[in-house]
Amino acid sequence: MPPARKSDQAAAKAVGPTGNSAQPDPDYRAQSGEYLTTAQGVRLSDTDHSLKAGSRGPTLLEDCHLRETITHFDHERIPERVVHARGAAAHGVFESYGTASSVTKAGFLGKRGTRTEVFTRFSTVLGSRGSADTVRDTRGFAVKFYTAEGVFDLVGTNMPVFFIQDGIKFPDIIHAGKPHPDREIPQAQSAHDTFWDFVSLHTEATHHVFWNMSDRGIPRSYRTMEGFGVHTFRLVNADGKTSLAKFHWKPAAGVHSLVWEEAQIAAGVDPDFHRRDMADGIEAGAFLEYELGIQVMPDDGTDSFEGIDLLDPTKLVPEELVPVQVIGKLTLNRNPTNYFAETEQVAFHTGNLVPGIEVTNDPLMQARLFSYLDTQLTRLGGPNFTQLPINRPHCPVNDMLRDGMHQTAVHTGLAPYHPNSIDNGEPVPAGVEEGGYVHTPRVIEGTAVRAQPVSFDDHFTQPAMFYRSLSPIEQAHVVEAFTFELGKVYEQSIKERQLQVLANVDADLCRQVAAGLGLPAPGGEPVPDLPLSPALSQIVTDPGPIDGRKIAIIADSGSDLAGVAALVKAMSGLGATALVVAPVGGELKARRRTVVVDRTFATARSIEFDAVVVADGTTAGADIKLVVLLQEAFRHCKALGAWGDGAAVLKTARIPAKGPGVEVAKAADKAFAAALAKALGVHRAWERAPKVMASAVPPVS
Ligand code: HDE
Repeated sequence: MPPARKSDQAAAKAVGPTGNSAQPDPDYRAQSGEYLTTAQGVRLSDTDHSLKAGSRGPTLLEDCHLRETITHFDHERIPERVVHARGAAAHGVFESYGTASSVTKAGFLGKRGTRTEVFTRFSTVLGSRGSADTVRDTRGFAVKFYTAEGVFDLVGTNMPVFFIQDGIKFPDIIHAGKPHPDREIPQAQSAHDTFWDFVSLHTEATHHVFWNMSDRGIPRSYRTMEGFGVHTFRLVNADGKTSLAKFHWKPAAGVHSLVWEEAQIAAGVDPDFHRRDMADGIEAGAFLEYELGIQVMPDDGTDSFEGIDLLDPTKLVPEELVPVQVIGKLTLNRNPTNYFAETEQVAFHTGNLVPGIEVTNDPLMQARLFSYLDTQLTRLGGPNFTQLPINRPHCPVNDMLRDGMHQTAVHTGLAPYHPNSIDNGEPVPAGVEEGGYVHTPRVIEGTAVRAQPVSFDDHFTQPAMFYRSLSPIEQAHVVEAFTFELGKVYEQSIKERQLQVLANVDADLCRQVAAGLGLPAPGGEPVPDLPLSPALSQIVTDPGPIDGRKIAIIADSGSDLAGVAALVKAMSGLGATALVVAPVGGELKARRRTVVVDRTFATARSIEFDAVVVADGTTAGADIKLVVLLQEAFRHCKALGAWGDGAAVLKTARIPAKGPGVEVAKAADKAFAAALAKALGVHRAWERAPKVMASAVPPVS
């Protein structure tokens, strides 16, 4: 209970921010009333003309409505996030499997079936708020758990390692990655001189750079990304026993990426590619699902495991060494109502921890504990950002923080200090038994030095393990990415220095990149053979689920519309969406059947679809836009198909009717839908790659 109010004290009536007084719970989202009003609630008779001295006269200072409108507009923007400015988010729920209770007492990870509301924001790191989604970059994967014990934020990324080992280098790596300060180019890209200048000199970035240059740097969608807490956390169970743990998110849809050409086309054709995919999927009922997992290591005082320094955020622990145990499931199932109020104003903080989860001495993590609170003061305009609806905890809050900009609470009582007698000594601290957050005592001793342990010095072994654990096609993508990025660098000395870094990781990789750049491959001391980690490869051979995937069905007025309708239904039954693509918009009609056209040849581009199928009876095959669409899909190793004489359209685009990932059938029947789902379930027909890779000869002779 809050301290009692004195009999002479009152507070403003409880209403929502727009005067809504629905009781007991005014909807903070809702506007109220049917009439247009000023911010003060005065009804307006005209909002199309400013108040002037005569219809051709000057505007009067007296026009408060004009001034209110313009003044508010002038201040609509807040500073964008200095990093991770570009993002999209969704609400959802986390359900505990009950399997972590032996290692942590965190309530939301406790009893099987415990449900916790969450808000998850995905982002890129380097770009501004309006930049493209599909650029090559690390993706933020930040989850806010509104637990019964307070807010827990897991502010991670889609890569398990980071660029730097010490937080003090964060401004350096970000300044190097951001656009050049003179011309402010290039936007949201690492393919430029300052980035490669820094990472080639500061070689602890190498492991993360390898992840960036791999397919992980260009995810297909948020639903097909893994997530990682990166740092090692300390978990505490109900008996006070501690363990060290790394958090993982495993996507139900599998891990899947774009190919580079697709990512580049998407950046222009649909800069909102990832946020659209997530929002459309949720709206269609294809929710995003991930399992939360932990790798648990003993807390034996060494902060290391099998020679891996667990305080070094540039190192991962191979899953073959410590398997990931799944402990719960995240489902993102609701889109935000308002981008600004929720996605833009959400404030994550690595220091938002709940009993049972603590930090370690990882020097990157330690700096983050300062940064996230600090940044909100500028970004959200003061210390009361926790009162914004999206940031409010979903449990009782009784702090002694008072006043400040934008204070929206009306605090009662006289004693926001402790100890006090005036407010009955309340609020009272909680011990462990009452769920209080008590830091597990840990011994800290040492000499104050600006130094790092020797175990942080090996920058090349794990990049070599990562690269060599990839399949040949993934390795080829890494080679292409390095060759592209370094090919965009102007300074030859930077290219040469980065080649030297590669030479110290893997000689074969270095040789291939050097050949692409037209430079000699330097000699180095490449990492010798070492145990690999197959879990690092994302290629699958067993088909996975296809929820949220998109199939284009090419059709025109002569097509087998019954077959089109049957395929749309079959795909929808599998959680995927089939969209009808025709020469022009409107409807296709044949006999008594009508099919609505979803995209036209002018509005469709291959990057939107995971598979393209041509309907029987379609004759529009010579349209160049369709040929481009089919050839791009072919070149990007996507599933293609046709039924009936739709195969002739594939032929017009010079796509062979047989071969990996090409399904040709007589009818759009169940077997055809199943074959298509299978091809979609393995993501791409990589067997086709050697023929169609961007660096090779044109597709099919
Ligand atoms: Fe962040 N980071 N970071 N970071 N970070 C921010 O906080 C920072 C780091 C990550 O969707 C900022 O509210 C420092 C690692 C994500 O809102 C800022 C250091 C990892 C997000 C900040 C790091 C991350 C942020 C910008 C080095 C992966 C987006 C706006 C010590 C494990 C959260 C904000 C969202 C955001 C600082 C390192 C991930 C400035 C100083 C390592 C996903 O506080």
